[in-house]
Amino acid sequence: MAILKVLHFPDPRLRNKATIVKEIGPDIKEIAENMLDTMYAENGIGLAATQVNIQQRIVVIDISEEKNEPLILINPEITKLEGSESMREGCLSVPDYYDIVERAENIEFCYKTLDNELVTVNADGLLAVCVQHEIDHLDGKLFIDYLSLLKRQRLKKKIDKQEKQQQTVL
Ligand code: GNR
Ligand code: NI
Repeated sequence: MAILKVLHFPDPRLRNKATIVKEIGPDIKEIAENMLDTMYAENGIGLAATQVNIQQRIVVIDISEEKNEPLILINPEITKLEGSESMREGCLSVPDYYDIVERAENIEFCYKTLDNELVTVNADGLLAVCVQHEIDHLDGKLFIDYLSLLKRQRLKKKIDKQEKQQQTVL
């Protein structure tokens, strides 16, 4: 069990594009376990490998109330997008910031399990939002990229200020 360090915006490594997992071996299983540990430790409902500086297409999700329904997605892909829905999102890589994002309401996605089985799932609601949010991470995209320029500028100002304050404390 290991808790990994989650990168925070504006770390440029969050912009890396993750590569396809070629072979699901013990190393991938260990990464997925550590990602689950990290997601639970940080009280997230999802985590993409990019957020812990691993450039491979691995996502973990658990949207259950009891935090006992872990999903591990290897090479996840969205195969259908339908409708639209707005939800308030947050991100472990953008602490203390929440905002409404519009995404597809119904999706179909497929992925490989750790046992190398190909699974196809239909989703709506929180799972659909979370899968879209996590696959965006694997492509170097953050939910704040969807916000207006004004909102992004305000957020950047806030983060620059925090960073300056941090430097005077250290
Ligand atoms: O914990 C998380 N909550 C969340 C809420 C609404 C929409 C998306 C998310 S994902 C986020 C964890 C995270 O940053 N995953 O990349
Ligand atoms: Ni996120």
